[in-house]
Amino acid sequence: MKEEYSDSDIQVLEGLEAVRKRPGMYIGTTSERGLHHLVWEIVDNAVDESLAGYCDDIEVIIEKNNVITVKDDGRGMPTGMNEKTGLSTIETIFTVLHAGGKFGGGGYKVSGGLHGVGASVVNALSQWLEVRVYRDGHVYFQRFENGGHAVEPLKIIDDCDPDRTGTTVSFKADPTIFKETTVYDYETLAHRLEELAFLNKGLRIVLQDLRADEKKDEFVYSGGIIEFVKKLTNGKKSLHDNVVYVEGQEDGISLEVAFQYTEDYTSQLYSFTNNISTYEGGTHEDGVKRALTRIINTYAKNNKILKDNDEPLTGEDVREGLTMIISCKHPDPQFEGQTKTKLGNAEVRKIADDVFSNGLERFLLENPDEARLIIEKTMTASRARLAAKKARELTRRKGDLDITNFYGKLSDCKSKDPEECEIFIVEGDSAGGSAIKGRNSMTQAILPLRGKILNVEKARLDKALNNEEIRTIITAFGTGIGDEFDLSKLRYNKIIIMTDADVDGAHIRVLLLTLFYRFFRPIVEAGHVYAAQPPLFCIKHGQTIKYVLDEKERDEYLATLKPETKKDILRMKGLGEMNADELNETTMDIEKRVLRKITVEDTRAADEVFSKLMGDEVEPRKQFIEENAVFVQNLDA
Ligand code: TTJ
Repeated sequence: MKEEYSDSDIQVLEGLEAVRKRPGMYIGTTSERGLHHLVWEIVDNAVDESLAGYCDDIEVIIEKNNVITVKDDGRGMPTGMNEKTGLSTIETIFTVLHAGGKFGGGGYKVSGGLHGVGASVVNALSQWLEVRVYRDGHVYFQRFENGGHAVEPLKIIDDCDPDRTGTTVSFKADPTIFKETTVYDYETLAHRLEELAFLNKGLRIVLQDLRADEKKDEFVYSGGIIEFVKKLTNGKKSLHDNVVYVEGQEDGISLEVAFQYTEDYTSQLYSFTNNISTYEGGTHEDGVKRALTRIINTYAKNNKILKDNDEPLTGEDVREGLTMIISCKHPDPQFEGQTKTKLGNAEVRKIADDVFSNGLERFLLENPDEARLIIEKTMTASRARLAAKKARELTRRKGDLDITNFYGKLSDCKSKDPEECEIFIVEGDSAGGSAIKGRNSMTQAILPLRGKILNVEKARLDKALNNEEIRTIITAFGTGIGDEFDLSKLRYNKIIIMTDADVDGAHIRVLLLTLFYRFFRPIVEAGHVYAAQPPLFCIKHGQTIKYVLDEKERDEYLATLKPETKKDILRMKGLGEMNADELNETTMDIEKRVLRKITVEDTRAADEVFSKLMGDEVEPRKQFIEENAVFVQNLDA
């Protein structure tokens, strides 16, 4: 027992007192967030031991009275003395500020958190804290009270199996510091612990809640960040089955990247350094992003998908629909930025670029099918971006979208309530005329198309946006396109494509679907697009005329007639063959018509047909034409 305080004791207590006076300086805040920060400071020590390769099991227990216990199966903290302080290494770590793993001589290669300096901060802000170390067949123990005061020096309290090693720390946050709350939130802890398990493949982390309603979760991911990406893309439509994974190291700095593209338009990119989230990005993120843009552009050019005159794909283009995790492990990370969550080490930029570009290049070469899907997705993003730019320029140019010209083409409905409004896009002026006469002018708008509309797959965007038909459609829908697209501005609840039931009609339908797929996909996804189903046959017998949808309906109807009345059946050639009343009766009247809802699958199928027919790849086009010779004969795109 010591009789009086030594100089070092006084220094120690002054240090811990400083933490209690200004806890914000050390843990940010004393709110609920600061409270949870205590757990991370302790858990980080155990994760560091796992990063060093000596621990694969961590348990976090929320005890009944909101005491936190963290256990690991590492080597156990060193139990010897520290020469500088004259205290045991353990007491030093828990009572001297800035005495972390390095102080203790552990010499970790990489470290998370505050390099393990957090233990003394947690101790200073706790009502009490206990540490148990299992090592060399002994259980070492020390208890601290009232903000970090050692009750007595480190001592052996028990023996244990000599094979058992590890460290267990329990602490109770001081309610006089954490005035808002000392109650832990299970989900907050679970979320971060799962993240740590993703970032450290193979590390098993168990979270247990022993309070009122007991809970337990076990996080262990042998696939690491691959499984992290899978979790983030779960429930979305992915563009390729397998998550792409790239790893490598240079100069003691390691980098792991996992990514997957989905059909989404947004991207989710999360980066970490030494398990710490780098919200503000930094050099690791820069290097990977730069490599992604460059390699995809090169691949697209080399494979003649991107032409010499085409605008290069931008970073935004290649990240559309991308979910990516970047994890960097660095022996001496420099955190910068507003919230110290931006990696500053300049050398990492090139290392990240090298490692990722090598891996990505290899993936693209080895997986041409996936590569094509990804390149096509980025090309679409690029087109949409350019279209939006063009559209903005067009709408800015005064009088460009001449309103009289516009309303001259569109016969709008009287109602302005999108809920009840529908627009018929009709093939041909004559059918358009009948539709205008036969419609319910309150809720039904008619837009006649003159001939075939432009193939937006093939035409350059400026051409597409200068195309009158397409501009009329854009203006009529009201949503805008590209990054200015706003579904809530859609002026019609139903967009109905009304074309003849023949090859030309089918072709126009494909052109429109391609336009929708490229410019207005959310409209299709939200189920606003329909195809009208005009009758295929007209059966006249005596004075009666009957229109039927298809062969099946025709035969069923014919079966009800006497044989002698079956006078020639007419196969309908076009909508124009019907007068306004007939068109209304058969195809437009809400009560009697049949509509087919167009799904994204339909538009995608149309898109594929198009890519095959109009795209630049010769083989699939030849094959498609051979397989569909009859159909194609009538196409004249
Ligand atoms: C240091 O170098 C020698 C071998 O042990 C190293 C060490 O300190 N390992 C270690 C510390 N494992 N686990 C910890 C630890 C665990 C918890 C839960 C809390 C703290 C403060 C440290």
